[in-house]
Amino acid sequence: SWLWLWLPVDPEEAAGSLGLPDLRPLDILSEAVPARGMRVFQVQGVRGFQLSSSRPRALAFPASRLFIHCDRFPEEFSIIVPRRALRGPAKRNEYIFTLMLEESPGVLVGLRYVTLGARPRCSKQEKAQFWFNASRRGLYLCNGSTWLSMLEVQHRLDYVEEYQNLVTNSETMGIEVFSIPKVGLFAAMANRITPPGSAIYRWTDGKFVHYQNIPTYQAQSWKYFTIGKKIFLAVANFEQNERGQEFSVIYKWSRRKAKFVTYQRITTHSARDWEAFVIEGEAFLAVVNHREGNNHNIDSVIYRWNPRTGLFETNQTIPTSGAYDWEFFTIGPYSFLAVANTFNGTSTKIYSHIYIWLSGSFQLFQSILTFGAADWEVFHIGDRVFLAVANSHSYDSGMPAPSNFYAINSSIYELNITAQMFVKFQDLLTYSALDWEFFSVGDDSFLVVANSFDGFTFSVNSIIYRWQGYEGFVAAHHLPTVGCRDWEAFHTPEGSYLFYSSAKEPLSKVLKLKTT
Ligand SMILES: [Ca+2]
Ligand SMILES: [Ca+2]
Ligand SMILES: [Ca+2]
Repeated sequence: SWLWLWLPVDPEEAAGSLGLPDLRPLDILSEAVPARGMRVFQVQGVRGFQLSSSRPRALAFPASRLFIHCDRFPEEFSIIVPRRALRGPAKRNEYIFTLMLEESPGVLVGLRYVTLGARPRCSKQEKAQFWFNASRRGLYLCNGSTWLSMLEVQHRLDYVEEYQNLVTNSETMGIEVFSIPKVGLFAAMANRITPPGSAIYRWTDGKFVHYQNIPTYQAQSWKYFTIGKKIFLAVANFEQNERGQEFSVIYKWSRRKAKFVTYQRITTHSARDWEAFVIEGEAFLAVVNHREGNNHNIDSVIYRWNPRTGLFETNQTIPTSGAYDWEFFTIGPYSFLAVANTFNGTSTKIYSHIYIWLSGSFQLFQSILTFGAADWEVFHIGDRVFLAVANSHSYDSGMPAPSNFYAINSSIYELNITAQMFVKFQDLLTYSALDWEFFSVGDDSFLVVANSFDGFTFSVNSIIYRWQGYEGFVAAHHLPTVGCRDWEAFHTPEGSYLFYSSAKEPLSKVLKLKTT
């Protein structure tokens, strides 16, 4: 039997243009052709080599001709084929070489050359083919349906650049970026004033473009989640509507209308945040109730999805104090839910709690002293688990006032597996911090904080911290922000971005991460 190796070499292009970088240019053809067991064919400008598999060693040649100063030649090695187009535009899609069985159209191994443009098709036909993405410097393998990354150059964060100034309906609290499969990337903004309420934007031609308004009542945050094929978006309303009713709303994506439509209303009390999660195959939704009238010590509620009725039903209530944020996370088989407690009526120096799911309900796992906690952010670096709290305000009616209520430490805790608890890892000075967002670029990890107020002005720098191992997080970039409320990191095929909202002006900003 025979194997065919097709090399689309232009006969006028010297065969010597096939060579090895940083090594003596080698004419592989002249090394190989004289060997027995191979024949050369030429069909319409494409040269084919017919290799005899009955004599596989017939094509061998001494390695010393290739690696002239190498004493020990590696057992396995790759041949890299740099290909130089000498003239004319290259074809958009061609094989540099293919290996196929005689009389069979199927490609056994192929090195394909695809010029700039959209990513090539990856279907059953392309299975086992490689694609080298020159712009991202990545090598991908088609598994029959998607391109798997085999090798990607690790990018490093260089700096950020202003990318889009988004004028919003009104001041914005939380931002939720999400993508609806086969529809696109969206951002839901929790805007203060009704009408017009909050806006949803769609990423169109590389920018967020207004898509849909939804009436909300001093919206604080949005949460996107799915249950099976159903797509939902829940808003936390802080205020009553025009008729004095107070509720938060779950919206469902209507494929027919291509819009979010009202699905379920849930009575809430100055709701700040929703968290969605799944435990043992069951879907849950938790709301933080901030206060009822002047009373901050009220219950926050965890709802469970009832597949029979298709509605969320109360599953558990948890006493909270001016709660601001829920954060769900899992560690191994265990599920956790952390609440950020802000104020109990007299003090912001109060405990925020971490709960663990045990035999059907959340039970107290650990309490951590916080100062007007506004956000918990869980993240992983390697196999280490961290939990960062954003402390916004240090106030205690029974204590003398500090020199500054807002310039205080926010803290990062690390899970100590042996002690089965979170232990303080690092303090970082923040200015009424309202949010932490973790993101990574290549192998590097970052945290960005939303600093909102320093006691004098809302124009304060928010800061990107870079993980530096033993040193912990070190300030790397200062970003001028105004009343910064929320950070979101997101990615598109064109790059990575940070998005932040302002609770003090109707202007949110998208920053593009520059990488090298
Ligand atoms: Ca949350
Ligand atoms: Ca956060
Ligand atoms: Ca955030």
